Amino acid sequence: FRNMRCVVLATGLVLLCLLQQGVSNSCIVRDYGHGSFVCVCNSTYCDTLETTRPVPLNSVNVYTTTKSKSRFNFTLERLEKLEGFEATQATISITDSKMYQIIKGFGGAATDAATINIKSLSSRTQHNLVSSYFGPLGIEYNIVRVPIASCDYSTREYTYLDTPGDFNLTTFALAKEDVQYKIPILKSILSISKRNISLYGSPWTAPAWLKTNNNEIGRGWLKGSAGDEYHKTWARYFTRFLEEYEKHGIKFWGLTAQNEPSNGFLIKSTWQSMGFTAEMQRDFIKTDLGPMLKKYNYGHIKLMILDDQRVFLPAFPEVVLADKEAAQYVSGIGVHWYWDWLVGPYVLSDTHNKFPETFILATEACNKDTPQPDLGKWDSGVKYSNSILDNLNNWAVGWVDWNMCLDLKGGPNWAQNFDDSPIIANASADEFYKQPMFYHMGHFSKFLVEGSTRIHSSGTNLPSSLKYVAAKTPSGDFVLVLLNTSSDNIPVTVIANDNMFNTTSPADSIQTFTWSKYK
Ligand SMILES: *[C@@H]1O[C@H](CO)[C@@H](O)[C@H](O)[C@H]1NC(C)=O
Ligand SMILES: *[C@@H]1O[C@H](CO)[C@@H](O)[C@H](O)[C@H]1NC(C)=O
Ligand SMILES: *[C@@H]1O[C@H](CO)[C@@H](O)[C@H](O)[C@H]1NC(C)=O
Ligand SMILES: *[C@@H]1O[C@H](CO)[C@@H](O)[C@H](O)[C@H]1NC(C)=O
Ligand SMILES: *[C@@H]1O[C@H](CO)[C@@H](O)[C@H](O)[C@H]1NC(C)=O
Ligand SMILES: *[C@@H]1O[C@H](CO)[C@@H](O)[C@H](O)[C@H]1NC(C)=O
Ligand SMILES: CC(=O)N[C@H]1CO[C@H](CO)[C@@H](O)[C@@H]1O
Repeated sequence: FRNMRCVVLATGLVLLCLLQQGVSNSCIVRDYGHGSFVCVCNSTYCDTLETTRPVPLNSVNVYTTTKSKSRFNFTLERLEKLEGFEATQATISITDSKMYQIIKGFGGAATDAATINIKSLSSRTQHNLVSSYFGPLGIEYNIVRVPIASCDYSTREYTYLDTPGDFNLTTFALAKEDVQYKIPILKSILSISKRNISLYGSPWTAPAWLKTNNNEIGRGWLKGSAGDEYHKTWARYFTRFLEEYEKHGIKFWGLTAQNEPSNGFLIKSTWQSMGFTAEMQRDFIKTDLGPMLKKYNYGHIKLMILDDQRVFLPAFPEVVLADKEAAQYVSGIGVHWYWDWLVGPYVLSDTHNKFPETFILATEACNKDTPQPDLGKWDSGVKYSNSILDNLNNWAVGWVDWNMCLDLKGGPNWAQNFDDSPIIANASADEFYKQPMFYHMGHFSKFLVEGSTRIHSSGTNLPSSLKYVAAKTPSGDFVLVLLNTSSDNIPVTVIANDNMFNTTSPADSIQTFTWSKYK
């Protein structure tokens, strides 16, 4: 069908189209009865996403993923000049005369669990998996979050400094998880990716002996107060982590000051956690972490505060950023999605308006509806794209998923806090399953490349089941991502500056449209 389309549209491109056919691999469908399906990959086969095929002048590239059948199905629409159009049907109007935030990007986390799972596959299957996320024929993530020592998605509790009283960090050492799993996978990511990869580290807990509860888990925070040996040692721990990874050739772009600081105040927190109020985080950054990063030549590292639920906006940054001395060290605000039902995405815009120089990045999200992964569940993908659209339309510069790969149980997780993930590995079959979540992520990560700018978009006669975001890439192309959560095929007209095209948004679908100005 794709070749026929090429013949009709531009006879001269038939040969190229035929060649391209060999380049793009299609999905090997497997239905596990959760509403949609997964695509199966193994050591010799994996579906790919080709976006560099030649197309006729004045075409709109359309990539479509549907609940019922398609994964990145490629088609074309015709771009026309806009001449006296009156919107009678659903219309999305886009203009680059109004620009918003610059996109940083999209990604996932290289946890102990994710990298153990990837490493449980044969080396060729691992290569297909890493290429699916980071390769030129994959969805090309450009951000990776790296836990600093253990979290619940580890097989045990540990930090890099478990010798009580070692304030000089003499015994500081990376763990076998870093050396055997995380670092090899990060190296593979860096070698496969054609994009610049930005890594950020996040700690879950300090060593127990630095904490009020003498425990890595549960309710507790750093002993003493900012400026003392407990806080200095904890700040130095960050720079030692960066130094040790650098010895393996791995450099970081950013850090979050603490994963979910509110967890350290919850008595029921049953995995690694550490508490910081906004005031405690402000003082720690001002007195300890900020100066320590500077002292060890890590002043360029993008330091993010909060890294917790958006219900703490804008109050938490208000406390930290009101202090000029603390604010000078802070570049961004990290938000997680778990309590999003408590407060709408408008708090992100409110926070942006108060602190326009401080970026907002969605730093963690995952689905945990059931105790184990629901292979092929469409709604889990919809939740991702719905959140990404809300975040981008309220000034977030990107969106980072949690574990990049889990096993069939949604683990390993020593605290039994199992989740779902865009890719699930089945080690005994040496294969992995790409879920709807993976494709929903790809509709953004592949096309909204780093440096793209969100531009204005608005709807007329649109049903509320359509959500979208528009952007312009650094090379000047337009991008529209459109999510349809209804069970109807909806005809849509898109007007972009003085150009237009018609299309149909299929029932239960996500689509990405890319085009350049009419010539
Ligand atoms: C991998 O999957 C492809 C496509 O389903 C299949 O043809 C091939 O036999 C599989 N390879 C292995 C090693 O199982
Ligand atoms: C892809 O799109 C073409 C053209 O609309 C259609 O004929 C084909 O059935 C689609 N394939 C899949 C797998 O959705
Ligand atoms: C820690 O380092 C300081 C300064 O180098 C030194 O004076 C002190 O003896 C060291 N303490 C321990 C316990 O090694
Ligand atoms: C990647 O980083 C280099 C060095 O900072 C920069 O010159 C280049 O523009 C970046 N490329 C992209 C695609 O962002
Ligand atoms: C995982 O692989 C094993 C071995 O091939 C197979 O028996 C099992 O059904 C697979 N699990 C899933 C969920 O496909
Ligand atoms: C798009 O659809 C609208 C409404 O059906 C119609 O008026 C317009 O002529 C169409 N434009 C193109 C370029 O097909
Ligand atoms: C936001 C919205 O309109 N959601 C709708 C999406 O489509 C499903 C199925 O048609 C409806 O149940 C939702 O209400």
